[in-house]
Amino acid sequence: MLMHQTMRWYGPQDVVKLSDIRQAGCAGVVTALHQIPVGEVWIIEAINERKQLIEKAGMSWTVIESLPVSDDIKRQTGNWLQHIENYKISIRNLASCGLKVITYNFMPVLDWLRTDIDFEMPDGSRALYFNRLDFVAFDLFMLERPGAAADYAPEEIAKAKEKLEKMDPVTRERIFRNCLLGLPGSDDAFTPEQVLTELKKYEGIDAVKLKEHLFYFLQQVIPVAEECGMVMAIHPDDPPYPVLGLPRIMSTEQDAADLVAAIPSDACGFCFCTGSFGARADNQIVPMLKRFADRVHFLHLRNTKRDAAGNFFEDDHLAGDTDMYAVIKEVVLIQQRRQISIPMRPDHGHQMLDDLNKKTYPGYSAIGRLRGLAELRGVEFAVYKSLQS
Ligand code: DNO
Repeated sequence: MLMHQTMRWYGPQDVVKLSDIRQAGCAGVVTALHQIPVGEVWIIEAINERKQLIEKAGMSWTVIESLPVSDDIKRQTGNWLQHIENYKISIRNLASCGLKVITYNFMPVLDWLRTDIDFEMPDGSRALYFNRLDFVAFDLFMLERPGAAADYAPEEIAKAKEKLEKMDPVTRERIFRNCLLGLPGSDDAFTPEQVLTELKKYEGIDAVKLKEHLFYFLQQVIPVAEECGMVMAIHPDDPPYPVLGLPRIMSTEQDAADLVAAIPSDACGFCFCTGSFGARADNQIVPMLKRFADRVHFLHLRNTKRDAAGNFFEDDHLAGDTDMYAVIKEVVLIQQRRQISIPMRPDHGHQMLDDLNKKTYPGYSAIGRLRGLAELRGVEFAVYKSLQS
């Protein structure tokens, strides 16, 4: 059994077309109804409409990414109880349309974060990049988050300041804009005022509390998922550590183990993102994959390259710090043992060739992902064949 190959599609307005995804060799599509405000119910008509579009293009809607969890639920404030009820209805509606896997995350306020979305690689392609000093400069001197200085070492603050002073205004503006980019699927960036207001709402919520809120949410929704044959796959934090003073609770092997212990149901599992977990040197990706194998419901295959200063960039899928051959070998064994085909997508890809002139969602241009998918698929095929002979 080989992985079920998919790509993410942002919906009808995505410049990457369903036909592009099909020609990349995908059997499935990963998408979400980004037009529905977070917290509201996904109605059956809207789900079916999207599903039919995908099926007309010859593929299936394999994974929902994401059915987002509201910040009210994450904080347990405002309309959170209503949002949980709505989430349950959405799960039932998705199940009644034949869908099976829901991805979500529990990152407060912001989803993934990079300081550079056009980092030039030696071959001229563009990658996503997280530069630690640029981020410190953003936090302290552009966003001016109250209390931020307490989160960094004095030497780091001094270095960030020095770097910022030497920076040209265009670069400064670019870093500012990138750090304020909105959630995936929206073109809107946050304003600094919005971010500061949202951050303030998390005052008093530390990692222990946030984890309690995650487990409460799951205790409510997992029985519904189980009842209708759905599985939930949490996406790890990206980057996998606290940012802007916000707690992050799905960053490490211990975080994943805590979830497994708290929610004793295989319907509660992981979107195992090798790129997000892999941005921490203390995460041993292959042993983690092995340990949580029964709960891996979706794979994001991506590679990062870290340095000692805390920077990382998104490398080619087969390069970087994670041994992708070892990951795929483990996936092949898990699939054999579980007798399933796990949905995967090549996560992100470099902007390259004709895509350099197109405006796509950062990380989601067609050709870079096609290259990544082709390489990953090749490795899997070879591993699979070699184990048969
Ligand atoms: C980034 C993505 C994430 C992911 C969400 C899942 O490219 O992997 O934005 O979709 O965190 O909820």
